[in-house]
Amino acid sequence: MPGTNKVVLFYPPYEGPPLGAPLSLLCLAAPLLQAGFEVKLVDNFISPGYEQTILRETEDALCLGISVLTGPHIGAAIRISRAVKKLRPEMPIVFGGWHASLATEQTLHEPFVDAIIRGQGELTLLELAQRIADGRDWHGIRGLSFKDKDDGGRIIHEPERPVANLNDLPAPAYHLADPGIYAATSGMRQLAYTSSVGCPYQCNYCTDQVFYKRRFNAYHVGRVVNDLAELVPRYNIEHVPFFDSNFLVDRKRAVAIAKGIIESGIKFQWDFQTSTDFLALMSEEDVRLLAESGVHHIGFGTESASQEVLTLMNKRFQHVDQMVETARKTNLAGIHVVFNIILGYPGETEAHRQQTFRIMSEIAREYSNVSFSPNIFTPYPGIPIWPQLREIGVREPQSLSEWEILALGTNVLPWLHGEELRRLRRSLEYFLLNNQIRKVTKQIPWFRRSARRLLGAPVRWRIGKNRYSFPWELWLSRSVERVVTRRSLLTGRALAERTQEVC
Ligand code: B12
Ligand code: SF4
Repeated sequence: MPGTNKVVLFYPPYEGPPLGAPLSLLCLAAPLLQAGFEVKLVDNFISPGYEQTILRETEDALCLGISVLTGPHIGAAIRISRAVKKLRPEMPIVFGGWHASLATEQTLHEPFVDAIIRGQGELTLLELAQRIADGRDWHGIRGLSFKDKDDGGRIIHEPERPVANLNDLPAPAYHLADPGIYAATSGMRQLAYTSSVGCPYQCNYCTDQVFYKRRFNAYHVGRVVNDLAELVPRYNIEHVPFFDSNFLVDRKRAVAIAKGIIESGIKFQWDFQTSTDFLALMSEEDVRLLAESGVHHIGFGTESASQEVLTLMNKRFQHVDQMVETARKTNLAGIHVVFNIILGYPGETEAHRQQTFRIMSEIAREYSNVSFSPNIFTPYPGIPIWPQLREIGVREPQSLSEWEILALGTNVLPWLHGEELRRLRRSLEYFLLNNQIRKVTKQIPWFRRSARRLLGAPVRWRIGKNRYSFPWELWLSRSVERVVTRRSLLTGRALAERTQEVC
């Protein structure tokens, strides 16, 4: 709508506790605000009746932008887009984020999507908003895919926009969202932060390489320390989850950030995700420095303890001895870690799985700071292994809405069904129970402590013999405690059963 300068940005609801304001929208808002646009952020925390808010706010808006990840985000994105299109058919609806970027053509076929911004969105959205405001056409905007209204809605994919150096982009517009709103649900004042994007590796089930081209692109140390020294006291922040793809790619930088935080005197907890090969290379002293600066949790995409499966995943860079070394060093430093596990990867056999459970159990027995988050392999859009998956009969979702119901563990993998799937689920439950009952501490009530002691020997026997019929230990344990089956890789906190995990 020429004549107005408002952009409405929507982050659909997701399952699980909030991790602070949606960083994607804060990043997108910053250059728009600098250029004089008005930005209205909407999510289910800022606006509990978000449907009504969007319908109202789009009345005088230039466009509506929606961030979309694969999974539950999609349902709300579809509902809102349909309602807005019905009311304001002329107003452009722009999708962005990982799902839209990885399944662009399919998503753009939906009648309610006018354009998709692929990859990093800051500069592309700014350029698009300027064109809409000026009433100009959208040709030539790098990173944009759109329906050309002047050509019967033909889909045009403009060339890619090179990934911008993070240091050249404006700081996220943190002032747009009060951390207190999210703290009411999560119980903690949090501020999401990204100090780098990109990971140099190419795991076959991950799309980081598609988005960031394997280039580690990071803020300078001084910028990270100054940002945190300013933002943490300003918003009274207790916890900063770092959203970097692989934080320890540059270990010197990571240690310098930790030192800078310690020297600044600010106190808060922070955590990040990385790979064990990098942490294993750090000295015990440097890992202790991380802890001293406030790191209380680290998430690792360990995925399997079978070297053969790791090779299938194109994770040759990672070895079991690095997992052990990581557990040892973080345990010494007092940092809690979560090892993510992917089960049912194509080519993984029951013997590989048993090996993973055995080795991971040994690590956790030795180092009590280790917890696990196991997931059944879920093929997300754009992952490099799709051509092989298609060959072995995996059906690719055929529409945007089909990707919504792609929930973890419920996805039917042609090679994992019937008795094998049942055995996988059962052995997984025993693996988790075994790790949980080992943690017999004085903090838990006596009856649970006694139950854990009683269950130890039979549970270990079953795992050793790979026998899972008549699972009385599971029934008993469930009656006295909740076995944690899933943890957030980002924060280490237990997640509800239906909540999914992130890499
Ligand atoms: C934090 C995070 C989450 C949080 C986000 C909540 C929050 N408060 O921010 C939560 C917990 C919801 C989450 C959930 C999931 N996540 Co997640 N998550 C991440 C993580 C670690 C950081 C994302 C982030 O905020 N980055 C910082 C911001 C600035 O970058 P950004 O989000 O990419 O946004 C930029 C662009 O994408 C684009 N953009 C984004 N939105 C929009 C909107 C518009 C209109 C435009 C124009 C542009 C645009 O512009 C932004 C600025 O450049 C990434 C990994 C990573 N390295 O990015 C994985 C990642 C995005 N998640 C992933 C996955 C697999 C999931 C889950 C599907 C996992 C699961 N099995 O359940 C769920 C899906 C949840 C759902 N659909 O409801 C995958 C992507 C898969 C996919 N196809 O969508 C990633 C890449 C991890 C990976 N390497 O595989 N996740
Ligand atoms: S899974 Fe982790 S280590 Fe592998 S490419 Fe993705 S971000 Fe990098």
